[in-house]
Amino acid sequence: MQSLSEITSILGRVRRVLIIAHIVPDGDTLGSALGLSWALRKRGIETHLACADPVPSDLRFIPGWEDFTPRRKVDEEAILVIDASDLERVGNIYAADAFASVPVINIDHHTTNLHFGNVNMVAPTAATAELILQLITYLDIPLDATIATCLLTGMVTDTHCFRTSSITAEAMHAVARLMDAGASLPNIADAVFNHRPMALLKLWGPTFTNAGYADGILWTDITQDLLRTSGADVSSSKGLVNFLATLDEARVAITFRELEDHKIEVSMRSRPGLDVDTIALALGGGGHPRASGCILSASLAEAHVRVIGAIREAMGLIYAPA
Ligand SMILES: [Mn+2]
Repeated sequence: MQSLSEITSILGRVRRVLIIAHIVPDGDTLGSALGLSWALRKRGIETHLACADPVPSDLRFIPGWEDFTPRRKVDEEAILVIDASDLERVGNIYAADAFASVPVINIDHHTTNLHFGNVNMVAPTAATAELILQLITYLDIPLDATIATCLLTGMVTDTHCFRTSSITAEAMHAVARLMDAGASLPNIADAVFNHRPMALLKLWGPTFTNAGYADGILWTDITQDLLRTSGADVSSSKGLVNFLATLDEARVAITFRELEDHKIEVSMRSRPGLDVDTIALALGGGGHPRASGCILSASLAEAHVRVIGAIREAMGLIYAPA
């Protein structure tokens, strides 16, 4: 990959870099950013980690998670954007002048990536963490247990513990290397999948009862009201769409999560034969063929019409309001 030598040459002449994880951060963006940060520090490069949103409580086991701040540091000499398909995903860390004055390195595995960087290391791997491992290997920085734990967390979370269609033999070789370097797969899998707050029952219950279904499309809403009354935090809503997508009748599962300020976060999961990444891209979002999302400025009712309408169109159905 040509981007590897270009990134190496940039990193060879900088002392301070900004590494950015995307908004509504997941284990891949956080683990990839941290794994890279720990590795670059071994090279004597000062790293500053930024994420516009807080680290979710269930991911506060990744080594170094406390280092993320919701602000840019002003003196960086390069900016690395991790696991983000477009600059919207940078959130309010984005600043036009800063991004125009230093090299921007875009490292991502989403099929919808817009190649917004001066250098773009973009390939459809199972996780961005796999690309970070390639980069660290190319830079000849030795792995250690801390770096390996960060990167394996990215791989475990983005693949739901190696169950997605994105998994390849190459990805599993990467996993073996990370385990050889000291990362514990059982500990990471336990931390990610076996700890859910009780409040999740109060959050998920009504979303099951109120779910809508028509023609293979299954959807439900996570309202602000429900988040408040259930006492659940945002991370409790994360596994919901994946669960809905396992129901036999669902060709597509969608969750509509109400954010503050008249915005709706849409998450989509589909079965083979229907790609949701192009639908998400058309709605201003992005992702992977089977797992994508977007944020719409809309009411819940408007978001239903736009998203379900686009999916029905992609399925060759004519939209009739539910
Ligand atoms: Mn990812």
